[in-house]
Amino acid sequence: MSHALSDGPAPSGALESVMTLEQFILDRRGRFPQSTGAFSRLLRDVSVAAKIINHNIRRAGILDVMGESGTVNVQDEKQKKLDEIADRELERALRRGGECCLVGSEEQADTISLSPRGDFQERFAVFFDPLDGSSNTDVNASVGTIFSVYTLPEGADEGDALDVALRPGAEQVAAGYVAYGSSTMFVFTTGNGVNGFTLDPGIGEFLLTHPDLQIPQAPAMYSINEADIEDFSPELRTFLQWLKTKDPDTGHRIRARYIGSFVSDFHRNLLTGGLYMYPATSDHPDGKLRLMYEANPMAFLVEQAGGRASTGHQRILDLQPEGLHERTPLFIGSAPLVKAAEAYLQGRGAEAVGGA
Ligand code: AFP
Repeated sequence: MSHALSDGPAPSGALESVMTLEQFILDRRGRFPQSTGAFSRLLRDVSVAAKIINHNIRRAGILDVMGESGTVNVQDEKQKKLDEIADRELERALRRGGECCLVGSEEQADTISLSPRGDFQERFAVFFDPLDGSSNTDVNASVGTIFSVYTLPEGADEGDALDVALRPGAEQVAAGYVAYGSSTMFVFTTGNGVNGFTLDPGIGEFLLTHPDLQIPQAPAMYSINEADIEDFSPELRTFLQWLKTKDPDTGHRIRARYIGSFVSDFHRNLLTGGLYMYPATSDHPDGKLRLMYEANPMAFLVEQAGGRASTGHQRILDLQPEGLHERTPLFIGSAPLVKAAEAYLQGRGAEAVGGA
């Protein structure tokens, strides 16, 4: 893995050797002569929105855009001002770009048609969580944007748009996230591996810093909100007990890390190896995370990076969605750990993972 910018801003002379996100997209497009460029333009539009959202997040404390806006979203969650800004900027960028006919957002009750004539000449539907983990913004912790892209079949129109767009995650044509952390990263897949780009604020470009990302199979971290342990199933509690035991060969114990911002927890685990869990609980049998704009896009990414994503009983990407805001339990990360979680949840624990 190359980290071309890890020692600080690249000196201007070094930039010729670093690929921008735009160059990367054009380069990939060049490999498909039949491509119309619409998809490349759609990805560009998302990246432009990401830069605008990043700009607002970086000045949050100064511009007084932190805190709640006084409204609640469809999930009955208090909206942050930054939630609303991120939602608006994504919708605007996609509308302006003209390649997207339909958006579905965590912040909006229903999908919104962006097709000026309602004929859905534009073929892409985009689902997004504009600002995931936004309760972290008040305390200066990292947050993210998640997006998922589908192609609508010919003949779809405004009347049946959502029904047509509610397809299993395996049919996504692209997915990605933006992590607004100590640096800002744009990580995405089009089904041909996962690539990560770091924003160089000096020149305002995302630069390829993490080509062909693969999640380490040896896990370093696990992430779950254990405050809810009383509400977890006995099988999950046994699994957590197993996770905390030392490896008898190395004496190593997997470390726990939980930011409470899915993008940030997922991103760290993607780089270090690990497992993120948001399980079903007795109070919330479907878990908390949303299928269409949280679980599906990250499941697509993690599989492309050699990892695995599951409800504990079923592959996330095979789920047939029933609604825009549907929730799902989620176990996602390094394949061996996700498989171990599945084994415990399905009552095959100790025997499946080798007797722990
Ligand atoms: P917010 O966007 O409301 O902060 O929710 C974030 C989130 O959906 C996800 O990013 C976190 O991993 C998860 O919720 C944290 O939820 P708990 O506080 O229940 O652990």
